[in-house]
Amino acid sequence: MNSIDKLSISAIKVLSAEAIQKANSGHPGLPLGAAPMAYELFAHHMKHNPANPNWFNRDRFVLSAGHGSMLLYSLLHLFGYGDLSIDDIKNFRQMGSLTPGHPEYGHTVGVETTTGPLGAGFATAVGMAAAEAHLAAKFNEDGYDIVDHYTYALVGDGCMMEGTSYEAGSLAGTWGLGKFIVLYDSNSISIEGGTDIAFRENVVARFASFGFQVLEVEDGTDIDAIGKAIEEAKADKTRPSFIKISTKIGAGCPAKEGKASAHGEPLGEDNIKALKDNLGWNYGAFEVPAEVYENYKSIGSKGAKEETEWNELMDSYKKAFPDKAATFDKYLNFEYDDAILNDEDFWAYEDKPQATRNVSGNLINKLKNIIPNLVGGSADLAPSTKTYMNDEGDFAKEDYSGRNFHFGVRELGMAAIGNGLLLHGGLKSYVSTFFVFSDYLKPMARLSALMDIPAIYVLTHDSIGVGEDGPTHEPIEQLAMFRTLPNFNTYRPADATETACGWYLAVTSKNTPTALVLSRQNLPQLEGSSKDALKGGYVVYKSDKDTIDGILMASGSEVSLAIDTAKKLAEEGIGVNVVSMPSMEIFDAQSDDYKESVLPKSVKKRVAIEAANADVWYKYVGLDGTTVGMTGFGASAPGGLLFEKFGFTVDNVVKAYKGL
Ligand SMILES: Cc1ncc(C[n+]2csc(CCOP(=O)(O)OP(=O)(O)O)c2C)c(N)n1
Ligand SMILES: [Mg+2]
Repeated sequence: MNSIDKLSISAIKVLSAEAIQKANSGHPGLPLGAAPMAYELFAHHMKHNPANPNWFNRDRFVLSAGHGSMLLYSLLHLFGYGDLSIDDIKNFRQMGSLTPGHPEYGHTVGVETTTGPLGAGFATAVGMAAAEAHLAAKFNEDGYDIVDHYTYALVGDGCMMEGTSYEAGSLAGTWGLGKFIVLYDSNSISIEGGTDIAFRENVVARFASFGFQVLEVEDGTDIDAIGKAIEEAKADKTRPSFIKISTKIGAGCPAKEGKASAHGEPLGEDNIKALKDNLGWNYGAFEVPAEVYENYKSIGSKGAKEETEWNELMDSYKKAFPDKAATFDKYLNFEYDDAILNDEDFWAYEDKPQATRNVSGNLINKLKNIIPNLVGGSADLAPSTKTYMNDEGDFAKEDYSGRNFHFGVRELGMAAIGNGLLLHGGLKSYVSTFFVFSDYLKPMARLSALMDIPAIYVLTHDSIGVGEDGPTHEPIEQLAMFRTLPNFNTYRPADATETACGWYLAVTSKNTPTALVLSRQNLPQLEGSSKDALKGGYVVYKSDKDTIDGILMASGSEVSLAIDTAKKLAEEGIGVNVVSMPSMEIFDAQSDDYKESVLPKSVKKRVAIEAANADVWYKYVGLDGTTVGMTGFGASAPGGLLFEKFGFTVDNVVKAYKGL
């Protein structure tokens, strides 16, 4: 190792340790142990241009072990990413700083995805690598590899313990994602101590069995050996690569090296001094010598040159393949809003009772023509969730151009990969499973929301209407779960028109993910449904009376029940409107005037009906109103019978209304 490399690695270590010390909080162990591998990768192997962090053809880097955030911030600062200054490093973990506790996408320049929940970054990176493979298959021509980059994930023991490392790793191997490369910071330490207290498997053998090329570096400080392994990983284009790099947590800090206490607490002033002495680092706090910045700058300028070359390649590609170049541009920049709104066929439907999952299936097969870069799939349930795009092929090792993804029975990995497909850029993705199994993907939906990315979750079999499969398959609390997730739109349509509205909102959303919650069973087409459903809630049935007595409100399959009940009440001279509320979040975002027109404050008699835990509805029915919902689990019986047994009948709703 030459002296400038050594000094540049020391800079990462010291900056990380000092920032954590100043914040009096953070995780120094990983930055100290993994600084050599991260430096070697960023300095000598990765294609990136610090002057343009969003360059499309850059290599992607994901720090899956997000607790080691200071490692990444140090690198980004030293390379001169954006304006991440030394003051930002000093403000690590402080209110409003660009250097939050864990890396946050959209917040700090150069952060490709939010990490912190262990394993999430790894699985999301698989999605990025899949996006690269798909786009390369679609657009590259002989001599014109316009999409051509690697995706790197730096993972720790914790990421490898998490189940999603199995889910997404198995898929990466199955798909043969040759440009996906994992650097495993193997220090055999996690929070509670040595990893052998809970983790004795052979991780390398596991990844070999997934179909990865596996490589091992015995000494995590030997950057030549690390570099050689990375080059071997890059050379194998048919298999993803897994490099186990043995490191010492807290390396370089004599009192902390190899100890679990290095993981998650500041080293302490004395230990920082010892670290600096040990490294031969003779500079003040947060002081970085000019030659180190120079080194990083000169490495970065190579990246700028690579981007210039790529821009030239793009120019000649545009001349040689103008049609493809135009499509590529569409993939990157197309806005679909008007195209969908004005597409009569998109809004047309067969006027007969249909399950909203079936309507959705038809809509997906219309959208695939309007949105050329729509890709998606299901966790082995496409025939049931109706998410297959006909005639668009399957994404597979043999052909990456297919638009249908088969995720196998891996909901969490699927959702992370869905996020990765989106985060990469150039694609619009959806993922799908039964609504009840959204529990298995929720952590990634949470990250979609936190990252402000418009991921789409197609979740079918939305209630006790599932019927015979019984309570294990009947969602109860999932609507409440998603409705309490910030920056997330839950959309449960009542018929074909509302389903089209839901899909329109989902694919045109810019910063908010959407769950489309769809029925297994047929639902009637409602006379009163309309594009007003784009507002989240609207009056779907109006009483004849000028002054109404009450309001019934519902979503999805219960809207028709609400309408039938309103008609029954009308026979007795009671005038109630019915509000269809496919999306509370979207309704809540409407103007006060609009909301008052739908739910006039003067009308106190209100009943909400939903075949789920209905507590969330109290914000609309108030203290004077009531709900007809599920208070326990469902049961195994024909769906129609279950609706009766659990009180979703005209008689019972009439009773609830009259009880007010
Ligand atoms: C899903 C999830 N569970 C738990 C945690 C809390 N946590 C943060 S780091 C960590 C241990 C990680 O060990 P390792 O990856 O080996 O990191 P190292 O200690 O080597 O830095 C845990 C349990 C988390 N961030 N995410
Ligand atoms: Mg560890």
